[in-house]
Amino acid sequence: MPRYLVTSALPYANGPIHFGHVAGAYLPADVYVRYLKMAKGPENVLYVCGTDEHGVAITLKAEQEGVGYRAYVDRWHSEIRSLFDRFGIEFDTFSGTSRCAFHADASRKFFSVLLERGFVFAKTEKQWFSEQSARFLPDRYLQGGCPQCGFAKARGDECPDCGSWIDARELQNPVSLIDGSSPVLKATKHWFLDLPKLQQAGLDSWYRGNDENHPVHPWKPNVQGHVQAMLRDLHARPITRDLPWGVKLPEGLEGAEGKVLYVWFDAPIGYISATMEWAAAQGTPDAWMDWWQKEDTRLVHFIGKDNIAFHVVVFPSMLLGQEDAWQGKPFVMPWAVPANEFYNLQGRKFNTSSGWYLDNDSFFAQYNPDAARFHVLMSAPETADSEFSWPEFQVTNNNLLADKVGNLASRVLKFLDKRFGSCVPEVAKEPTAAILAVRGHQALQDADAAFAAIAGFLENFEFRKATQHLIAGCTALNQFFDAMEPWIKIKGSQAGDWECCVETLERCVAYLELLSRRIAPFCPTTAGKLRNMLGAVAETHVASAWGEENVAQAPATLPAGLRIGNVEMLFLKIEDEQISAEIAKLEASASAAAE
Ligand code: B3M
Ligand code: ZN
Repeated sequence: MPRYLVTSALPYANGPIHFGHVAGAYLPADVYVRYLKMAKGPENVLYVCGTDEHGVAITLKAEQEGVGYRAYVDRWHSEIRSLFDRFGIEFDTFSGTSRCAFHADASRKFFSVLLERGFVFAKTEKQWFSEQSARFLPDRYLQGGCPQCGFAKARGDECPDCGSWIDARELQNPVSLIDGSSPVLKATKHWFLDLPKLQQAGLDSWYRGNDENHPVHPWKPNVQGHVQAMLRDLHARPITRDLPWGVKLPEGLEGAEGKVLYVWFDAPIGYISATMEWAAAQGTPDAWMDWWQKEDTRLVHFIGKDNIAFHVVVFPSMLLGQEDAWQGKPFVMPWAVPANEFYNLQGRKFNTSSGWYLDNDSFFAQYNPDAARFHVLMSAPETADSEFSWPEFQVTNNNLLADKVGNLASRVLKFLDKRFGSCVPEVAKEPTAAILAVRGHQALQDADAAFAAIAGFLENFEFRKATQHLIAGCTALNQFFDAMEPWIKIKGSQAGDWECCVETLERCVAYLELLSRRIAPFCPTTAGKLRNMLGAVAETHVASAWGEENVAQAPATLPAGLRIGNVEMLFLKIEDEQISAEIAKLEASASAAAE
């Protein structure tokens, strides 16, 4: 049985995260992990994340706000955690690159090994320097014209307009963002990751799926599109910066004073150092190696499309360049990188400063987090950019979750409550043809097929299809209940009616128990509520186990007499007025910000 090491991109501790981030890299991972823990056993799955707490974007903003770096990243670290809590996203460990006690040493070791083995080299070259502030100006401290497209407000590292990576020295008419001065070029020593050399040393072969020891799941088309172009023209990249905050270079290295590792070099090592921290906290400090160095580990990185290059080219290169330097064993390589496209809000990008965002406090005070999870998954940006739209959220909540899922549970269980004293009735021991027809009804077979397909979609990172099949299963069960008309059959006008009614109810309750496990990765709170409603029926299966039912097959007959619990509403409807008020509020916040 392979073990699954799942990561989500480490969010920058540099501002709020929003539904767009959640839809791209966190919620799909949480659902995948919840499913895997049920299907493969929790001991075979580890979900690692934390905040990315270094880099010029952070130092620049902290300086502009006049806050110390430590206090600044601490504040965002807790803010970010609280949004994950609200969404019910549960990590096995959530650390941070400046708070994890293992991080700096692990990052320096990565660097030193690459240097020793000739995959990192030093070079002295000119960089922009502010004479006014007496300091070098790394990438984002600069603004100027994009050498590719001419966009006037390009940053020193990349152009927000055309997306190209920029060599800061080619920026046209650069200006220092900290003091407004025009910088001068001054010589300084930096270290470079020799990507072309690592490409030859194994990156290419791994990426193409030719490395037997490090198999890969088929790449998504968006990953292929991005990476193939990059691999045709790979260059060495600088991995050090002149900054006062970050992971300091190893001691004794000439010319290293005042320099730190580039944030994109140390950040992915955060996945490893967080695992080391987790292992130490468990009292088994070496256990991190079971995850990072055992051949059958499947390392899965959930990210947004803007992080593809770093997870499919840069980090894998860093991993393979470690060779046997860590206890004589190589690191695992990524097995899958399910990168998502962008998730927008009603036709525009999420953007807090331009007022185009969802207020998390107000959202979660009014709406069911499980409905938010389900809707975001149904509209996830898997193959193209997609968006959160208020009217569509209402449709998911009302027409799918309330009408199909919640209503199925309440109509079946209320009927059982009223007509059968809340207990599962005894089905006929020797079924007649009429009863066999109930049991073999096409709608039940449709439900079997739909529920059985969910696992395959989840394992293939197709979350939209997984949610669609969950709903399809519920639709089929509602059709079954409608077609059987147990409320008429119970009056027993014809021979065998009562038995058919009993059979219908027993089947529906058994399927509700199956549903409570199938829905658990998507809507964990709802799954728990449904199991409470099922009372003793829920005890027929372990809640935490997916079960063997990945082949389309009907759940086993329930023993008679099991008593259900109290019936409640799983999903409340959202009124039209609430939706129009939300849209008006969004427009108002955007206009206020524009002024
Ligand atoms: N912090 C970028 C981002 O949040 C970066 C990801 C690091 S993953 C190692 O988009
Ligand atoms: Zn540009």
